Amino acid sequence: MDPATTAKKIKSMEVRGALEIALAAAGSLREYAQNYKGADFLKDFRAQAETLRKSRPTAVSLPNTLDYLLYLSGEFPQDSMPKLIDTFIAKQGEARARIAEIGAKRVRNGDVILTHCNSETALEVIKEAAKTKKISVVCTETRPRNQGYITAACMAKSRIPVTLIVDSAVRYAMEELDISKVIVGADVVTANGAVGNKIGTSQVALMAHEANLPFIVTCETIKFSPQTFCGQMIPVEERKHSEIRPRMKGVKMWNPAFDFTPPEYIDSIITEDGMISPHMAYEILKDKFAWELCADRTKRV
Ligand code: RI2
Repeated sequence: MDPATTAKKIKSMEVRGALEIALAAAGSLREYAQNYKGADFLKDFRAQAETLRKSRPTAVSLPNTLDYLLYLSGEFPQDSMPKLIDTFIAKQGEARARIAEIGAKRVRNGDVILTHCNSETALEVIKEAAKTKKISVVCTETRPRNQGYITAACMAKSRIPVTLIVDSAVRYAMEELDISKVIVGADVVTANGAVGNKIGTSQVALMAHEANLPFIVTCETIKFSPQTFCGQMIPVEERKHSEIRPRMKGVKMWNPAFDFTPPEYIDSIITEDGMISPHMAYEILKDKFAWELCADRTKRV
């Protein structure tokens, strides 16, 4: 799929999920590099990347991927780009598999796991754990787009016992359904260890904290934000009010798609490099994004 069509599908959420949108963007740039016959590859490749960058603002896996591919395009010739992008995509798949392996060890036999929204990474952990342990899952609907239905269907397909609840039943479910831990995904981790994820995640984390339940985040390191180290704020996507309900006379509607969970409420973040405390986010940034920290994008390529 070409970058412009991919950008449209990301915007409409036909392609969604923090890692998925980054991989779809990378795949489309791979195709673009492979088929490019124009005169100025660097300029045109950058323009395509910028179209993709504008598609969704919050999940930092997307700009991190684009910045990395732009960096590669400045260092290596056009004909080596498809192979380099293939390597990048394969590495992300390996990262997710490694997170599943590490995360599954944190799941005990008999666990009742609450999850919010639909995170492929969190679900991989749960599916890996279910291979050897008897567990069940409680998932929220995740209003307004109800991505929890995708989670519920995925669990049922994997033959993992699953219960769907409305978002406002979370605290009561923690007691009544004997929830033993929370596992969610992430769209972004900031330099101070806060985790941006689907709207409602911070409420779930606050309740887990109050109920003394571990709140575990599963997150590839491509979702850590180097720009936040330099003070940049993460733009939070605001979606159409019509996702909430049709307009009501005299009523304003506000529909932010993400919120931020402070590190105090997070037990651990499971990355492909291991399970870390959220306070170690800076170490990940230093290790993985040395080429990116405070870099001036216009000078790099
Ligand atoms: P994976 C999703 O965003 C959810 O917030 C989910 O937790 C996060 O991306 C991570 O997803 P959206 O695209 O990368 O539904 O773990 O807005 O699949």
